[in-house]
Amino acid sequence: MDGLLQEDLATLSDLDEKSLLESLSERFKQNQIYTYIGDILVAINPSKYLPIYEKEVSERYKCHEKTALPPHIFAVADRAYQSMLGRLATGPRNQCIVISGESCSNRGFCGSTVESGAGKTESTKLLLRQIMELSRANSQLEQQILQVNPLLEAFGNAQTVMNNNSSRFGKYIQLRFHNSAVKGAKINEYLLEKSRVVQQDEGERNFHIFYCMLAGISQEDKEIYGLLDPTQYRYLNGRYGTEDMVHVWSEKYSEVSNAMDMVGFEEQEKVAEKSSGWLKATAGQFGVQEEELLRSLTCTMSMTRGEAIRRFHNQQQAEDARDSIAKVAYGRVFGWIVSKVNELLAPDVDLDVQLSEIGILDIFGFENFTVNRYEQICINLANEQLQYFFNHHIFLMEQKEYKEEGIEWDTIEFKDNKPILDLFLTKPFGIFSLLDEQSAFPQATDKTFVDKLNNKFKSHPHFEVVRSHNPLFTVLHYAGKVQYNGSGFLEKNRDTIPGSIRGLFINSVTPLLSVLFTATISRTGTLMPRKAKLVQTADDNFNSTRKQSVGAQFRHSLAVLMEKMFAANPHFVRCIKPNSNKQPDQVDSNIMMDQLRYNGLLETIRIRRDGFSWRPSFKEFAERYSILLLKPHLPLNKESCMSILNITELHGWKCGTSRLFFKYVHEEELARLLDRFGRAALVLQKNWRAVRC
Ligand code: AOV
Ligand code: MG
Repeated sequence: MDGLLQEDLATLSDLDEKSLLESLSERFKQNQIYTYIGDILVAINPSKYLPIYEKEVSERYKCHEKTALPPHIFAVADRAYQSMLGRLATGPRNQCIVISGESCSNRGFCGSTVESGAGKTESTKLLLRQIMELSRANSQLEQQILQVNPLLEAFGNAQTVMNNNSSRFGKYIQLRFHNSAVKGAKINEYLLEKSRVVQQDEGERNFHIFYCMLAGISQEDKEIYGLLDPTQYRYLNGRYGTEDMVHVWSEKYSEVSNAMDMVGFEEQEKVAEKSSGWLKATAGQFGVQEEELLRSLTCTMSMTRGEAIRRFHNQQQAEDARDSIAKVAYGRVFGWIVSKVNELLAPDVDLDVQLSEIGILDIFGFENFTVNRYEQICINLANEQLQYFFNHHIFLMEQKEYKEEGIEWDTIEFKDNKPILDLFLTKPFGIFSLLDEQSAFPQATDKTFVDKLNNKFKSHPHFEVVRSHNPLFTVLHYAGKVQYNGSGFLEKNRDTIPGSIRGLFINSVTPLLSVLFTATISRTGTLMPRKAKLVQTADDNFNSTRKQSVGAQFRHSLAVLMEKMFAANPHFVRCIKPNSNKQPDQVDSNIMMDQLRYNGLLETIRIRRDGFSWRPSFKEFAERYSILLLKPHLPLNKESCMSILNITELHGWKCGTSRLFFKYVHEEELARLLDRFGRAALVLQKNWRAVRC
């Protein structure tokens, strides 16, 4: 077939779904896992080691011409880095790399079993590594930044049925540069799946760190911390692992300890004394009184007509209190780790210095399990948001500009997921607003919430009512139909910390815990002590903390993220998994086709082939390329642009009313031309500017 091994699918003249699938599959069989669609990188997970990330490969992709080397994730790193330095085209200096792809689902949309991650997190690590290489960071900072990933993965990733190292939180890593050198980094984390601490579905595990700790910690420390045999823990489902797994975890534990040292965490004094018995050991670890811990597990206090009433928990309530303590403590510790990393990696530069940024987004991919809960609806909302960001950049903005600027164009239809986003986010009647409304209403239940949804959205094209005694409902996402089980939605959305538990921790003598419960996370991502409130008050015992719902916080952080990304120059990596069982060298056509379809890859190829992805204004273009004419004082208008373009021999560009329209290849051709003029020309340009000013 013509162009079967084409490195850039946007150069193919004739392409349909079938030939797209064949092209990608054929390349994959030859271990060519990367393919371009213009400036977008498609990456297919090989699920095996490939010798394509070695030092010499990394060297070759530094400051290279895109067409000179095969498609590669390192090329994306290079492009983002060169764009940040302003060496490629015009546009914002801040860059963001958006990595998307299905996470995993054990019920693929074609009804098959899909089990593996698409490769987002691995891509993120490769990008980070290559950008560090490019920026020739000072070695200590570079090492610190590179160690952040293993550290966060230990606490935030877990084995799931689909991916042995599944990300159970989302992250946006911002690398900050001054000129070409990295000066620091900042992590934003999104929605850690705290419920995993206390419960895991069949075939899944708790967060890696628990297994690593139990495998790697010394016998002496085990005794000090009162740690039991791993099979004794309900939170590990009584399951541990085989000898070789224990060996791997033990090694991982040393790695994580080293990463913590390297990033700059300092050893805390051990406050715990040798302790036995679960209550004593737990109270010792939390730095709280045994009786207080027991009280918060076994009863609640409430005020009725000025009198304190103690009500004892039944077994279920006591178990819920135990789980609340575990979830809240783990969530806070994770937040603390991230804020500490941010503190340690904050750029040590003058505030007046303008820093540029490369952000890398690696979130949990789209999920569709047998039972989909509150976590899945949040994760899938984030993926809808990302798909919208992609559509907006690739289809909406571009085609809108053709219209406005009078460029002749046959509109390319794409699946716009805005109606689905609206279904979730519209105020006051989107799914999340209704959830917040019900969460604030004490008599509401998960069932009344789903009844409200059914009532409101029964004829919405992206919603389906499920006839069942259980609180079920279905959403038709861009990536397929997902049935949600509303049980637990209200409680998880409220995420209230019972007052007694908050009070318990505020009075903890373990500095980490008391600080966590008296501090807030500042806008810069570091922990700020709240107004000193180290003494437990009556209110702490009686009232639950009122705060924004989890959904509202998540929507807010997504909105902030989107704002940041919309203001940056985006680079897209679309990860695809080729089969359902983490197998190398295996392509399941149905699974691949599903992903190609809902990612809109065929439409993307069309718009990259026929469209104009780079659209500088006359002013931007003339300012940057006037140097090619060697004429000072060129006015920054259309005529100057035409004179410049006349000497370039570029073909296929178009001229609008206020801007020029270029194919993605033109950007590189012009960069090459500029290069030829070399340093001398740049010096000249500087002088001209000086003369102009
Ligand atoms: P994900 O991030 O997309 O899933 P991962 O990046 O964790 O997926 O990849 C899953 C597994 O696939 C990894 O643990 C590797 O074993 C393998 N893999 C991925 N990319 C490569 C590569 N380039 N070379 C070799 N092996 C690879 V999720 O976080 O579950 O949404 O939630
Ligand atoms: Mg991941």
